[in-house]
Amino acid sequence: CSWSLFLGSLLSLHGLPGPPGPPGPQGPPGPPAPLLPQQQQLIQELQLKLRDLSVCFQCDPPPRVSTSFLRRLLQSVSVPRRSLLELQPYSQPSDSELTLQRGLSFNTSSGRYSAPVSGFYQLTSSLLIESADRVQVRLRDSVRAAICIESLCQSNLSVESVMAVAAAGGTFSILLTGTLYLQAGEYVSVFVDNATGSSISVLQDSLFSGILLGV
Ligand SMILES: *[C@@H]1O[C@H](CO)[C@@H](O)[C@H](O)[C@H]1NC(C)=O
Ligand SMILES: *[C@@H]1O[C@H](CO)[C@@H](O)[C@H](O)[C@H]1NC(C)=O
Ligand SMILES: CC(=O)N[C@H]1CO[C@H](CO)[C@@H](O)[C@@H]1O
Repeated sequence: CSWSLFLGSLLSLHGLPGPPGPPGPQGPPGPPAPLLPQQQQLIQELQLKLRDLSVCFQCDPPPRVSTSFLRRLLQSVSVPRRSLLELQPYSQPSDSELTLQRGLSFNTSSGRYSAPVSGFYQLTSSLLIESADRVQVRLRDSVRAAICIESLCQSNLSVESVMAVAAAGGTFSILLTGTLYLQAGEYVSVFVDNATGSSISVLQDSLFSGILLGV
């Protein structure tokens, strides 16, 4: 009797259980799992490597092997009949070009690049050439261009190219590219030869560039 009374009072207090409620919001993330000893070691190594990298980003001065230059002819240069001409002057590099260049070995007025260190240099010159009176150009006429060491286009090794004028027309380009070994202090410059017998012009923005490949 006392039990049924007790049950009856419980039922009247709580009533029948209702339907299950909607799912609650997601709880906060739990604490991270403890790192394994190998993982801790990896992270320490990575942090050390990152520190080394940030030290290298601040390397100053930059490594000497990044020596290079790139210059453009300042104005058109007229090459008279029967003359061998050293191209000059070149323009000062723009700020964006300057970021590609290391070292101050290029003399813009003489057009000569002096090797800061001995080594193999990849040298390139792209010349835009205009023949003044193309009508008089004969078939055997040609323009010779060369990158020479110490202005010695005959005795020293050089990068050389010959272009037949008549075949190419009034305005044409000559591309010189090759590798030369330069002793420290030796200079290289671009020469254009006179073999056409009529005057020619090397146009502004013709380009002379080089990069140290290795010592
Ligand atoms: C650059 O070349 C010019 C002309 O050859 C010369 O007068 C001048 O002294 C040279 N400048 C340097 C810094 O060598
Ligand atoms: C260039 O010629 C000069 C004089 O003939 C010589 O002393 C020098 O060693 C030569 N340089 C090269 C790279 O051949
Ligand atoms: C091919 C040619 O005629 N070359 C000449 C160019 O001019 C120089 C300097 O006047 C001469 O020495 C070359 O013989």
